Amino acid sequence: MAIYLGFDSSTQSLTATAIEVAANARHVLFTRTFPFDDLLPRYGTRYGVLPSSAPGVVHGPPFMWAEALDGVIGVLKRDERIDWANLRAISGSAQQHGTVYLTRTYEAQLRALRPDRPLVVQLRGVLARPTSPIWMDTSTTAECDEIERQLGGPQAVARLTGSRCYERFPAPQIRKFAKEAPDSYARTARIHLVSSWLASLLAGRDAPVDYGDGSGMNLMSLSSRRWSPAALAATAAELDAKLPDLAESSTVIGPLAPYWTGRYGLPPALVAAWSGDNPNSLIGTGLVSTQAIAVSLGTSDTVFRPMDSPDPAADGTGHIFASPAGGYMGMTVFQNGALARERVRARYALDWDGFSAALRATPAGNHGAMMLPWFEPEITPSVRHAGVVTQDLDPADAAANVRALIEAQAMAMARHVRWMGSRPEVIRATGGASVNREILQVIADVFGAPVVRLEAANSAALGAALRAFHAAERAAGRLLPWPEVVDGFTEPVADLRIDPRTESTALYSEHLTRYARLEIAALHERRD
Ligand code: XUL
Repeated sequence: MAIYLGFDSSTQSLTATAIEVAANARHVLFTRTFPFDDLLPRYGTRYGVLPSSAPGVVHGPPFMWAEALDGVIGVLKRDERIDWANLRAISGSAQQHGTVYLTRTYEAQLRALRPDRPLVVQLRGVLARPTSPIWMDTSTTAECDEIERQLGGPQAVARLTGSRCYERFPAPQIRKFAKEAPDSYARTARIHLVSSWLASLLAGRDAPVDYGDGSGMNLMSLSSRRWSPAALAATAAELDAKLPDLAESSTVIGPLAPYWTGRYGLPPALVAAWSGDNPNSLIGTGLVSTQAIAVSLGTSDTVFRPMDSPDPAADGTGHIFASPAGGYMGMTVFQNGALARERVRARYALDWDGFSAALRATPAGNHGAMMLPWFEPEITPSVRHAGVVTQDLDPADAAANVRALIEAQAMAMARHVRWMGSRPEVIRATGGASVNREILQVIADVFGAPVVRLEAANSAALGAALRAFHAAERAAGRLLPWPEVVDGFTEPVADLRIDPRTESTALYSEHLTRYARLEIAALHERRD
């Protein structure tokens, strides 16, 4: 049976998912996750992120992502249960928006990689900037304002690139780097996304940025799918020459570089373009033809769905990306996802069973007690300075605080995804916290729609493996329809469907109005 491998280089870990596909059988062979902090402690990250004292600055180490890929491929290859001779294609997913700054020797060094020495040892001198700003960085408000002013305001930027200017996006990040470190910017010959950086390493050559992840940069014209000359000019000088090509997500970049075949004895499998974690998750949750909506409960919580036309929200909420399956996807991101759940759980010394028990022990609506869980700066709504807000919530009441958090997360989702279209018929849940029934019940009740859970532990890595399959078939002259590609991999868990409870849904429609009022008042007070 043919094997297709998908990676997901997320904020906190590297995951690998392999699928096997034959004419009449298909299944997931394995999914394995390697947290960066445990795998490579010498980089000094916490939850995959470098410590920083500068306000709003959040960076990650590009060599850690590279070394993790090298190490994990080595571990997978040693697994004797897998017949790697059948590996046909590899693709990947990465945290979106992070940028990697490379010198002009980078391409030659990639082509010269030798199998007898570890990868990163041979990459010395390729970084024009030692660390990469990632999606949690909020330090570029001034640059966002400057870019939006030059391009005619936030709505104009959203119509052009799919999103108004967001602090974590590459355009303001690149602008800030060019302003603050002009010499290093001048030394930068290539700027990659995390996804195209890792794809370049596998292919041993400069990889393109795919349209999906390219839409998360404030630099690509969503309609022409080319770098927008106006956006480039508003960002930094001579940027055009520093950006890689743009390409369809199903582009095959080439075979695995000799480094990987020589070092690990892998076959020269095809390397397909990598994409961002959210475009990959769209495929991995099977949202290729249905009008369902997906809720991904990960480091960040994201809500996304396919969209036929690229109509941005009037108030600038959310993003429109090119979908790897063609057409578009709409998405809204919440930074206070897993981190906020982790904080509340730790504060009340609860394990996950205790967290669930707290949800079971408290009623929908939480007797009116509410929380705005801005433990970290928030993306949606835009909150630049962290600070949790509560209303009628007793800090000593652990159960009420757990419920206030989960209800707030679900209500923020319901409130800030309306721009994408009508109420969904069904919600597909994925990500770490989706194993928690009680959390899914709150989401079902707030949206007034059933929630189903997907089998895949990591929908981004599965999406990458499925894209590898699709790209390899396409390269062989067979253009498989997407429903056929995902068939057998993205069906919901059979006996897990959580229906909304009519009474709770009615209650939440009122609660949501109060929540919206609290949110608006808090934003007004903070002038965020
Ligand atoms: C998407 C976003 C996050 C990261 C996390 O816009 O910022 O979901 O992709 O990996």
